[in-house]
Amino acid sequence: MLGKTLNLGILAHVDAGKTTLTERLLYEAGVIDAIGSVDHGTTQTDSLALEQQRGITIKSAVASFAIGDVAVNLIDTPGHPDFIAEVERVLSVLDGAVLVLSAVEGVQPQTVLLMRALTRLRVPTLMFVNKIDRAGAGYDRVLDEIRVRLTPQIAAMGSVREIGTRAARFAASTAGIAEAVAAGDEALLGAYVDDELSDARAHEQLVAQTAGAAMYPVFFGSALTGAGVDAVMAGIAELLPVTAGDPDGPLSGTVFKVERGPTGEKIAYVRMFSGTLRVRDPHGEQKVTGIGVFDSGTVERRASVSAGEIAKVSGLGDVRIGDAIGADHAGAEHHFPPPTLQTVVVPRRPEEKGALRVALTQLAEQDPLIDVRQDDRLEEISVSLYGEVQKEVIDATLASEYGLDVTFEDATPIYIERPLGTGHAVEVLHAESNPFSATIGLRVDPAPDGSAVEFRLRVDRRTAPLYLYKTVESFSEHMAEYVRQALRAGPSGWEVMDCVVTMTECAYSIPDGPPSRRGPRSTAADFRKLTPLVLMQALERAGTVVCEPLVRVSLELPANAIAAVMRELARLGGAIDGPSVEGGLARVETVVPAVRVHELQRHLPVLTGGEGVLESSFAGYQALDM
Ligand SMILES: Nc1nc2c(ncn2[C@@H]2O[C@H](COP(=O)(O)OP(=O)(O)OP(=O)(O)O)[C@@H](O)[C@H]2O)c(=O)[nH]1
Ligand SMILES: [Mg+2]
Repeated sequence: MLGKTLNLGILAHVDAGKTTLTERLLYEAGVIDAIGSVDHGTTQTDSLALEQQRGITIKSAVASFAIGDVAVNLIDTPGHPDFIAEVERVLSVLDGAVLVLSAVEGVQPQTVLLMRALTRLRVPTLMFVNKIDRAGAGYDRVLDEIRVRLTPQIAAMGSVREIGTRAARFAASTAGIAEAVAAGDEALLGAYVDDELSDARAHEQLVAQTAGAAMYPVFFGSALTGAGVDAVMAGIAELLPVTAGDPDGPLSGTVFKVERGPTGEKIAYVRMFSGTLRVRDPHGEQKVTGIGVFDSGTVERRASVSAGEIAKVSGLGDVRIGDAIGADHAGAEHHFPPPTLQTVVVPRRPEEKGALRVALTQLAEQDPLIDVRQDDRLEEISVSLYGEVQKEVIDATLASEYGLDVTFEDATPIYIERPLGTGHAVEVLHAESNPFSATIGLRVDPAPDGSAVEFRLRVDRRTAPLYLYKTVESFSEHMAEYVRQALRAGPSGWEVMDCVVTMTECAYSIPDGPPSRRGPRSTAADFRKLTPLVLMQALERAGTVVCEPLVRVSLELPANAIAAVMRELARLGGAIDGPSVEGGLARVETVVPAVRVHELQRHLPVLTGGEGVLESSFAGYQALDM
């Protein structure tokens, strides 16, 4: 076994070359003898039939290799925005990342989104500017774009010769490093200006700043020809910090992927942060029955998995993505936009409704954002969607894995509700209207758009039921969770967002208390079940407004298609930015309701002679005029 483990994510905009780079790294590390190709469906990490047919990554996949004494678990992620949820779940298990860019396309919309998340989570990250072999590849231009749109804190790790040709090469160089690391540090800057900053000290600084996510080393190369891959590989081992977790510490891990094995059994991918998980260890009602640890291209069966490692764990039938193994750690935070559309799925054979529900529920275990909803009255099953490609993937998966033939009704928006004003409600112990043994007062106030939900506990700590929750902090966390659950459906049935919920009153009953509080000892269930009743009253008093998701659309089209496209955009009701025309290509930006994007996508080929390119990104919510 190797001493050090590095869990490394490969992230990028769709088609930048993540899977091709992964394949190259596995080859250079000696794990595979021949380099597979995305275009022929022969790579290690695009192993699903659908991925091979379409030439895109749909699910995150783990591959492992060694660089010197560092065991690298590489996680190849999808770049298509419809599968952003896959990336989100991987983010929390990474020690480091390689953000891949294309030297031709430069910084793309998804690159910006990913970089924002990596920065927020302070994940040490290297950049790899790929495709230097392609005509139109840039060097200075891409570095400038990175500085302006991603971060100014970069260090170019070398230069490129014969760029834009098949013979393009990357020449590693330390020339730019001293200046880069000195830029943000006065003492270093002094030494640099006086020409006293040695290469060794600059390198040391580079390692430290990269580990602190304060510096982003930039490599160039081509995953296709192999140029620069040795340099970025050395960078991965030298510049990214390996995990330091205590194998004897308290048990703590995260499930970041769930798949089903050949016989339908669930397999959980677990990243361990602390402690050691062993075969036969319990998890809830179940027991771990098998552990496989990634090891240079294969999965090695082991009796245990320890802090820092990633393993495939079987035996946990109820496990879901995002579950904690052992002690809880930082909860699931959302870094990317939510799905904005939902669609009703209808089996072509009506008698297959039950089978469809089971199949979709299983798919949702692997992808919780699919969020299967069942309308019992209408006997409808609907799923949330990011977009058309995800819908096609669900369609194909239902057909191939479950033998189910389905149709999708037209997608409709997933609305949200926001409070219009302030609303306050209280349910008091023993009151006629209160079916539970607890007093809860909650106030709802509107919060700025995009601020999600905040919970504040503003009650005298002596009124908190600490015999149930031990500490005030724990009580507050549990109440916050009850509130979040309750906000999943507001008065109009949509998730309530952008509000502050304040707990203003609290009391519990005890058998030997004063008359006003005498009664059976309140339970956690009393607090959990009373919360939604009080909150709904408060929301009704506040009033809520239903809002629809918006999407910013950027279009690139031949200049002669401008008129037709502008007419279409006007019809869809978007406020239009542009067009700006450069060398026969026009760019137009607009913000339209999410539900309109598909229409635009469908019409675009006709409107632009097949040459239009559409990119879309979530742009917040806007009140419906009703
Ligand atoms: N010329 C050239 N083409 C490349 C290079 N790297 C990847 N490609 C091609 O770019 C396309 C996309 O490559 P992938 O490796 O699938 O990209 P990806 O980032 O994994 O794509 P998704 O996972 O679907 O987001 C394929 O046709 C590759 O052959 C490169 O360095 N040079
Ligand atoms: Mg890929």
